[in-house]
Amino acid sequence: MSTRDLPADWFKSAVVYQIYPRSFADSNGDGYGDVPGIISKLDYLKTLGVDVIWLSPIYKSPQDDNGYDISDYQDIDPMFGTLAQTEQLFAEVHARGMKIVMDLVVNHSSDEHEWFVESASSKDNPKHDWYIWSDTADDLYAYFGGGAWEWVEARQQYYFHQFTRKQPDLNWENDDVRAAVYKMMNWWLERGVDGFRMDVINLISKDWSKRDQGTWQMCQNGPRVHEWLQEMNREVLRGKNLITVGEMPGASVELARDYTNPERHELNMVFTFEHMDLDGTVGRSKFDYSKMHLPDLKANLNKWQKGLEDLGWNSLYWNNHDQPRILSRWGNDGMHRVASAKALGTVLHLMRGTPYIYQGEELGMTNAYFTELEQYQDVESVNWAADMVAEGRPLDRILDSLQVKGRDNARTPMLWNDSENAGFTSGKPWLKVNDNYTEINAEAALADKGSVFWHYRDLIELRHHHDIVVNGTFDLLWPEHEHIFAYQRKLDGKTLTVVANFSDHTVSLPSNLSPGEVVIGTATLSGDLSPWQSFAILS
Ligand code: TEU
Repeated sequence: MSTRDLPADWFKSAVVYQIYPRSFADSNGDGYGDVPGIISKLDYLKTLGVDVIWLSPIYKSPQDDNGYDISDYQDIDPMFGTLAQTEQLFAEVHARGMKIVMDLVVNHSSDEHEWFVESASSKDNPKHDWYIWSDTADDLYAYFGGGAWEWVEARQQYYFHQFTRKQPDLNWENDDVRAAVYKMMNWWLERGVDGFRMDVINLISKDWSKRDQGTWQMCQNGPRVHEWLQEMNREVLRGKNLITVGEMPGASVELARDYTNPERHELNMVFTFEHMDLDGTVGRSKFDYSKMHLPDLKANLNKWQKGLEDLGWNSLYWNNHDQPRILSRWGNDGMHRVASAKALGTVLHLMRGTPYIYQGEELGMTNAYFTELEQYQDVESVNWAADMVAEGRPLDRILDSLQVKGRDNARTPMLWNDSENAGFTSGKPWLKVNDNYTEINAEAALADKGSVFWHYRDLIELRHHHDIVVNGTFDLLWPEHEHIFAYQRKLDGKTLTVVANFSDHTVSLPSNLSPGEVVIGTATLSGDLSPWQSFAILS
């Protein structure tokens, strides 16, 4: 079924599954996941019950930032397969009644994209203005280390990049750039794609009057971003009932309302970052982490739930390829692994918004706990560690930060079974497989009705079958409680009460709960909750 035949707000009752292709399933033994590998696992995803699959980038890329540096938007990197195999993947996804979302990375391209090669070749070539060039470099910084300006001999000029030096920012002010992006998007839609996840899409419009305030202030939510999203909507998206999500670091509730207000014709939903930053340290690198305080998390999620209640839409996520594993982060990845995975899943999936599951989350996968710097591959971690070594920070402190916050924690290979390399590859995996694969893997989870997998399947079913999960109002219970995360959803005279003990201890319920149908978990109406106990009651 094409998305055109679905109700306009179908994305509200959908659950998205994110695949990080290089770590999902390897069909040819080269140690990297690939498109045929994904095809071989579609029945697994169908069993889980997800509606939409989002693929992190598989386009041609030098892989400086694992594919978020694209050198050809209309071809597939050979490490992942071919365009024909990708079209087959789309068909296989559709044949199973699911949808497919591609990652759209157009704030920047690779420096090896022909657009950039041409732009860098001389000041008077036809694409001379497709990137951001300057005769001088100031002290603007790049997010993954170093400065934001890079010298090009042939032009005798610097180009601007927010991320690595191999990710030059495209010049969205140029009409031809925007037209080329829209054309490329339409080309993918013609091939059957059902929507886009737009990488850092709120960083495309730069406000040079703010350059004194730094790269971040200058680039986030800039003056023309709404205009361009509306233009993209007209040129590409409108009338097709697609699913569109903008990854938006720095978007406030107020901005998110604008980005997702249906009458403004921009995007369906945003990915916000505020809740993910609660264990950081203000003004410092994310690697200088702090402890997350549960009332702060609840207050933040409540603000977003309330702020978008009457208008707009949000995504719900704990994990993606940029974040450490939630169990190791805010759950308990030891003796309460399964219970805490279920508790985290329950509170997330029964809120208002579109839930995203990141590969392996449904198995309760944990952080990698690498013990050597050399085991890390991610450019952000590698660059940060090098800077810290240069500053003289002790190695054990650097490793500790990477174990807690490094992106490679999410990127270790998917755990399929208890055979060598967890069934991910017959070769040498590009990133070390987590040692706990004999216990945590998809085969074991499928065979165990008490597993995290089946709990996630039940949560997805609840969203599909209960309108209250999709459209109910949201009210936090006991906001100041240090250990209990609880809330109520209400719709048409019904109440869904969701309760979870976010601690390793037994905790007393602050007041009695009304009886009703227990739709997930094992309910306690009064008295004590066991560690990480979670449930929902419909009354
Ligand atoms: O991430 C955007 C982003 O804001 C990251 O800088 C994120 O905050 C960081 O990874 C957290 O440490 C997107 C992609 O999801 C990420 O994988 C890319 O590296 C980045 O854009 C550049 O394309």
